[in-house]
Amino acid sequence: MNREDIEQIKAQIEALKCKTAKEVEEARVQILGKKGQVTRLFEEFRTIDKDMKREFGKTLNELKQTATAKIEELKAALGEENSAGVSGQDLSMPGDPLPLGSRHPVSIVREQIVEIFRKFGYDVAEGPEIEDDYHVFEALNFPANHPARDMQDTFFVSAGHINPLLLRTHTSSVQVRTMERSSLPIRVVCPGRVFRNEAISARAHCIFHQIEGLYIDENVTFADLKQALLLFAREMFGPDTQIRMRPSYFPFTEPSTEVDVSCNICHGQGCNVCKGTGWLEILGAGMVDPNVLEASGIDSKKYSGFAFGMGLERIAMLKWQVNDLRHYFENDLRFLSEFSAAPEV
Ligand code: 2NM
Repeated sequence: MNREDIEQIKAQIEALKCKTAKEVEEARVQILGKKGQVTRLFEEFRTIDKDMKREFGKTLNELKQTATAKIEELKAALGEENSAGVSGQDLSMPGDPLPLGSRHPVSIVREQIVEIFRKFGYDVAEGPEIEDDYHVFEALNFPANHPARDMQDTFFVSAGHINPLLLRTHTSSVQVRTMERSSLPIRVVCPGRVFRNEAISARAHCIFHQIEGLYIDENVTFADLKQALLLFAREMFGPDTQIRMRPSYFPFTEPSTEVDVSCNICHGQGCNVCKGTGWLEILGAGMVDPNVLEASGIDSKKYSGFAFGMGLERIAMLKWQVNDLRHYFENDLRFLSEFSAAPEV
């Protein structure tokens, strides 16, 4: 250890210049790091004899202070340059606006319907798209030989099994799961994607969206169903809307009905949307079959309920007069940008 070496190192440190944060860090490691110049001098200092220690102690401490101060100074200088905008850009300029997307028509319709039923006191439930035969068919009173259970109509994930996995063909499976799990009364709507093995055309698609509703309590009657659907139709299609019910058949309801709303385009005069009838078919419904209640552990002597289901694409088609189902799945921006959500009511 000698004074000249120390002076030289000190001069080097004082003359140090750095352009980037990386350079400052490298210099710090080289000088003050574990194997740095200054650290080594301190290690050597431990081995020298007492008189030498007296001579060099103060000098070394000063050197370390000088080095630490210099590194801090370099760091601070860089920080200032950065905030002064070395890049030559004015950081206070407003940014480029991000183009905003719009809601998909199926989402708009789903949100409207969910909101209406939420006001009526219904909860919202969702469930798996890959389901088992039990929740899609068996618990819903579909007989063993029903055509929907055929490969022609349903996409199977694992066939040949006693309870095969498949893509749900309706969201009623979510309602079965709700009945299995929930305490009564039940008021729930289940929106979701469903799958049917259909050739794709203007009027059919293998993937589409449904919303189904279920209401179970003591003394629920067909009159309650009629009133609930009338109120829904008036919220959805306007206060003058009328409904009519035609008898129908579903495995899971008895009696069953198909429900039409009065055409609010021609107000019953007849137009090409309602095909001159004055009515538009919008949903199916009925009183939940006692077999369905019992399968999910609900006492059908004490409780009764109604259920209904509708296709969201179909309702969106009526609402905006879309003439081809395929538009909903093609993601053509010219189509998608045509829609905006109705103002909040
Ligand atoms: C429809 C028509 C009629 C329905 C029935 C059930 C359940 F789970 F309660 F049995 N859920 N959904 C139903 C009834 C669905 O869609 C056209």
